[in-house]
Formats: sequence, structure tokens, C-alpha cells
Amino acid sequence: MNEIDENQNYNEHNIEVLEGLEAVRLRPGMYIGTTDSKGLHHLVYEIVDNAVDEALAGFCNEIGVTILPGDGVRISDNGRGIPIGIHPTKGIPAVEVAFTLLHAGGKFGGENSGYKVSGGLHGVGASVVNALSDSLVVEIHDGTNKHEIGFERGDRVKELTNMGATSQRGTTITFQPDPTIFENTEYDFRVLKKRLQEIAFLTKGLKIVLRDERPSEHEEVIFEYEGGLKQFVEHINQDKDPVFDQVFYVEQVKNDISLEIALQYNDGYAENTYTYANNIHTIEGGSHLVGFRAALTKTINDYGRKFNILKEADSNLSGEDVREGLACVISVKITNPQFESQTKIKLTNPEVRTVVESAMNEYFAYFLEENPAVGKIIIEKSLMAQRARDAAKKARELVRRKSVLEGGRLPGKLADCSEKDPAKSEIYIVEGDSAGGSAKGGRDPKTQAILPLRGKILNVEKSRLDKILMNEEIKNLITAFGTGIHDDFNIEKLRYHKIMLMTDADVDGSHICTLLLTFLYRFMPELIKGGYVYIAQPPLFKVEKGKEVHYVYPGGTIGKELDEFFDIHGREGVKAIQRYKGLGEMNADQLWDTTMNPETRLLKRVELVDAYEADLIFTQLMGDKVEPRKKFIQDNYANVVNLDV
Ligand code: 0RA
Repeated sequence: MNEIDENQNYNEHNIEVLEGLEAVRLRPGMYIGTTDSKGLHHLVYEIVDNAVDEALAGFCNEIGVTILPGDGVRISDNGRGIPIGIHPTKGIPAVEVAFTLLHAGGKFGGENSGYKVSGGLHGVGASVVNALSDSLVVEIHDGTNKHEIGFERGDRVKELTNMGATSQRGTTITFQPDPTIFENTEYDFRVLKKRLQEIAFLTKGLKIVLRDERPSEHEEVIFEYEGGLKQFVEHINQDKDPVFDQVFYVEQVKNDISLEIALQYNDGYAENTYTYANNIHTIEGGSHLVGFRAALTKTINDYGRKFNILKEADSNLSGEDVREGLACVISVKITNPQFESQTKIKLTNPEVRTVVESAMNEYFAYFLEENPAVGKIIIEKSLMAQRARDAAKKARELVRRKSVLEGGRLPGKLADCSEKDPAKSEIYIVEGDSAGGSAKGGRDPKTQAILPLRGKILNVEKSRLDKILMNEEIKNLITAFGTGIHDDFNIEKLRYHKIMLMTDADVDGSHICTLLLTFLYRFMPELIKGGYVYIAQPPLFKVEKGKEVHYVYPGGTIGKELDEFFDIHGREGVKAIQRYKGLGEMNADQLWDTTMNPETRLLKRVELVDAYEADLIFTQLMGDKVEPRKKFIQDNYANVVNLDV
């Protein structure tokens, strides 16, 4: 902020402004976390959150988000318009205060300006977006006139001006992220789409229109859910088979805490519960989740006993039993949410637990009594889960006892590395014995272990834990990793900090890779969350060109990699093109040079971008239904090969 408005005296308020936004530009990370793509998208959420607040206050029912050519973004709403009156103590229009003063109180109206529930995790407000934007323009339609104010890098460059008559109402904010602050200013439509859809599910009745007006990507999506969380749950279950039609739904405001819960069961084994506090996805759960779980287990057991579906001889259903196949979303809104830390997104407000627990106890009990057929299905399903869990426990004990008896012997097929420090050790999971042979010959035996798998592993999406634990290939994986599984999982015991999935670069190889990822995602998700899982990238072609040998890797356009290679390198002197159909076709040296040598290899780290998205993808890919799988593969062939869920 190197410019002071000539019309104003240089007073302490100006100095406050000066220091405030300059600090944001000096240390943007302190305010928005990062200046990578995440921080860039955060700018949009920060502005959208203010409009969502206006919707939650009941004054706005539509928000538009438009990515403009050149990667500016325009966010508009049909609310009351940001206040333009002169701020009582600052002496400038309220809108200017909001966009130039750091932590301008409760965003637009001071600390006590009412029931503010939205707001991103950082909740830093509009002034931070302004500070980090090359330019930012606010247009306010107050039903009578249109007013405009403009900024550049936080400096006001156009004072609030009446632009003439209008009958419209609402606020439009257009900003251009500053390319000197952000590593990359290119917005990702899919990232905004996912988050805006989530906000729409969480704010029933709010219409959100996302448009991409960049020349190459014209696209528009509209999200509007009258059913809110109910539709969110239906979305989670869209490619699964619900075991009853009804979706349980409760909404309540009590002691200044508003809560919404929706749930339905599907015939799968996994639990999908997503929790939110003030629209923030609380990945690690917290007090709302604890209250919900306690009430779910209690209500189902009480109901089962009361109607004698749970017999005297049956033991009580455990929490895990009653959560098998559960699809559920919990959303709470509170005035002062507390999280364990910036990175541990876990709600800690203790008062939330009791409110959620008593609402669930009361309304879920009603729901079961009013829908006895549903009650019966849930109890019977939970009883089956209980029996399977008992069987799995026995199987697990068998596996454990066996490994104790055998002195924790590693699988016979594993060619282990000599390094004992897990941080320096890698394990390659290889498809088939012949590729396994090449990998064993080509590896660095100090740090690289090889575990060959026989063909396709079991699809865990369709099997129960007891059966999964009896599968030879899966047992080998578990013993080689050293972590144990499920309840016994212990990340401290992981024997390799890089787990490399190395399969052929063809459809079968992708399938095996997906089966492995499904297993890891469902039973050892900590490995994926911790960033220990990688996909090795063997080359697709070898091209001999004059005296040089080139390898062509996946990437760029699927199926066109070779053409793209020739576009860059030309065709002169090309003798032999070899297409690698499988890893087994490469000899040991080639495999080392192209795929395993840490100095030169290409790796993809598997990331869990978003849990419910990942769940949808695994269900589509590995579940019973053929249609969604076909559609997914048709839509996403490129992403399946480069699966980065
Ligand atoms: C009236 C009063 C207040 C804010 C707004 C309208 C308002 C703010 C925004 C931000 C984006 N769009 C908006 N539309 C309206 C201040 C009262 C308060 O802070 O609670």
C-alpha cells in the first residue's frame, strides 16, 4: 500500500490499513495457508462464504461464480448488497472497511453483527482476497442505485461511486489473483465444482451457478438442492443399492446450535459418514461425530430389544456393527467453532456432542418406530455384520497366531531389501512372476524389496473381512508391510515408507492397480493419507533414433504419446519402435533404467483428494453395478490409467 488517498488525512486509521494489507502481501501463507493452487482456490471460497452467509441470513437465494478469460473470477449474489454507509468510527464506507481492514470484525458489521456461521477455516475475510488481487472491483446494487468501488493490490483506485439507477439487488465482486503472489493463477473448474456442489448440498434451497468462460473450456453447472443433506446422502448412495427407500432426516436449532443429519443404509460394507461444522469438512470428526455415533448405537440396540428382533441370546450390537453400509452426513452450525488445530480438522466444542446425541436419540427412535420395516432391516443387517466380525476376528487371530508361531516369517515370495530403516526402504508390488523376475534382477537390493503377486487380487469391495484375510496374496501384502490391518493397524510398524504399485501400462494393469488401491483405501487408508503409496510409471515405448535410445512415458494425451513424442523430437533416424505390452518384456537392466532407478524414474504419489469423491469412484469402479463402471471408464479412461484419487 504505497498510496494514500489525497482526500484523507494521514491518520492512525490509514496507518492501520497500510500495515494490515502490506502484511498479507508479505506473508500470504499466514492468511490463506499456501500460495499454491489450494491458496488460489481459497480466494474464491473466502468471497463465496460471505455470500453464503447472506443466504443463511435469508436474504439471498442465488450465487453465481464465473471463471473469466484470463483467470479472473466473478462472484455475484442477489442479497441486500454490502452496506455502503459511512462507517461510524472509520469515517469511510462500510464496504471499503470490509475490503481494506484486516479482520474487519465479524466480516461486514463488526464483532457482534449477528449470527455468522459460515466462513472458511481461515475465515480471513474479503480484505485478504483484496490484498492478494491485482485488481478487485465491487459492484453493489441496492435496489435503487448501482455503486462501484475498485482496488489494485489492496490499494483503493476508485472511490465508491454511484453509477446510476437500477432496480436490481445484490453484490458482484470481480477479482484477478496477483500473479506475483501465486505460483500459478489458473483455476481448476473441477476443484471449484466439487466444493460448490458441497456448499449447495449443505445450504438447501440455495442455487449456485458455476460457469467457465475461458475460451477453451466453456462449461456451466447448476447446483440447487431443495432436499439439502437428504440429497447429499442420495448422492453418496447413487451407485450403490440402498437397503430401504427412506432417508432419515432431522433438522433442529437448540442452544444456538443448528444441526442437520441425514442417513440411509446401502448393502455395502463400508461406512461413509461425512461431518461438517459451519460448512467446513471436519475430516477428523470430533464432538458432533462422537455424539452421533453414541446415539446411533444406543437407539438401534434399544429398538432391537424393545421389539425383540435382538433376542436375549444375542449380545449387543457394537458401533461398527451398526455402521456397516451407513451413508450419512452431519452438519452443525455454531457461533464459535473450535478445531483441534489448523491441520487437524476436528471439532472440539464439547457442547455440540450432547445436542447432537439427544437429537439423534429422540428423532432416530421416532423414525425407527414409524418405519418398523426399516428398523428390522437395520437390525438384521447389523446382526450379519456382527457375525462376520466375529468370524473375521477368529481369522485374524489365526493369521496373527500363525505369524507368531512362525516367528513373524515374511512371505516366501518377498525378495526383501537389506536396509532396515523403513524411511529408506521401498517395496515394489509387481504383477506376475515374470515381471517379478525382471524386477528382482534390476533392483537395488539394499533399498528395494520386490513382492510379486499372482494375477489379480481379490476385489475387497465385494468381500467381507473374514474372506479377505484368508486370501493368500492379501496375507502376503499384510505381512510384508508389517502394519497389521484394520483394528490392529499400526503405522509405526510399516517396514517401507514407499509402497510402489508397478503394473503393466495396459487395461489389465490398471485394473490390478485399482484392485490394490481399493484394498489399501478400505483397509489401510492411513497408508494413502500418509502419502506412502506410489504408482510406478513404466514407459510405453522404446524408440531408437540414430544412436540414441528414448523411452516414451504415459502422460499428455492418452493414446497419442508417441505422436506427441515425434512432434517434439522429429522422426529422422528412427529405426525401431518397440511397444512395451508388459513389464515382463523388459529385461532387468531396462526395468531399472526406465522405472526403478530413483535418479531417473517417474512416480505418481496417490493422494486422497476428497473422501466422498474417492468413495464414489471406488464404488463405481469396483462395486456390483455395471452401468456406472462403464460410464466411469468411458468418461475417465485417462484418469483411470493415472488414477489419482
Ligand atoms: C447487509 C448487512 C451486512 C452485510 C450484508 C448486507 C452483505 C454482505 C455481503 C457479502 C457478500 N454479499 C453480501 N451481501 C450482503 C452486515 C451485517 C453483518 O455483517 O452481519
